[in-house]
Amino acid sequence: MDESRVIEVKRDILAGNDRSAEKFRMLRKEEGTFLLDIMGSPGAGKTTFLLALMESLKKLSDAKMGVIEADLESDVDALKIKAAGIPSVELNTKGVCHVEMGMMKQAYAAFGDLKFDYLFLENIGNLVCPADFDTGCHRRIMLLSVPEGWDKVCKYPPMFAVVDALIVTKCDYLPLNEDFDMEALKEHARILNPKLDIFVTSARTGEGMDDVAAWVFEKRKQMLS
Ligand SMILES: Nc1nc2c(ncn2[C@@H]2O[C@H](COP(=O)(O)OP(=O)(O)OP(=O)(O)O)[C@@H](O)[C@H]2O)c(=O)[nH]1
Ligand SMILES: [Mg+2]
Repeated sequence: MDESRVIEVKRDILAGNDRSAEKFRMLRKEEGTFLLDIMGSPGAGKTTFLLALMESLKKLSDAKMGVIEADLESDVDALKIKAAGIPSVELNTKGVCHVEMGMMKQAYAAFGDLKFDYLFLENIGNLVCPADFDTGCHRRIMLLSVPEGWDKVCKYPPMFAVVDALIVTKCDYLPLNEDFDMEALKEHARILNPKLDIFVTSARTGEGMDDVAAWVFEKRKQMLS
């Protein structure tokens, strides 16, 4: 098979996924459900961040929230979300390294009659593949934790280029990671994506979490207006 054929197939898959995502996004908007796709490496702090974010959002309104927890295997994260009293659906991709619309629609249907003001997708822990696949969400964010190092922006640029916000997580580790160059990270990220909003957070100490919640609250308001 020559290379142009491979590229054509990939384009076909992505185009079909994009059409389905657009329809899904519109339907959720009509219901008033704001969807947020949360991406980042394994262990970047996605689940911990999400739990802290939902606590901060509760201070702004008594919104109904739900979570789709995508993982290659296991229900570990879905159980953590349920333990916090939030409805959660576990989406096991059985080895697939990203979430596609077919999976997203099935996961959403599994909530049955439940309706939400905010629905969060914790995407597969992966800094590469999920960037390519529209999951029908209204906004996408990515997490980069301080222990991973600032230079991931140079090594894995596509995700930085497609998201609406970059959340630097685990900033309580900054005193231990003297080589984490925050200014270089921001500069490189904004070259890739000039409209990027950037937050520096720690789910452990709560730093920056209310600012992210205010951003999410505002994005839902914009969607509804
Ligand atoms: N110090 C510190 N540790 C954190 C913070 N957020 C998460 N952690 C820790 O980082 C580890 C991974 O956090 P998770 O929230 O499970 O990360 P994740 O991205 O959901 O991981 P996967 O779902 O496995 O990809 C856990 O031991 C957390 O307690 C933080 O803000 N500060
Ligand atoms: Mg997780």
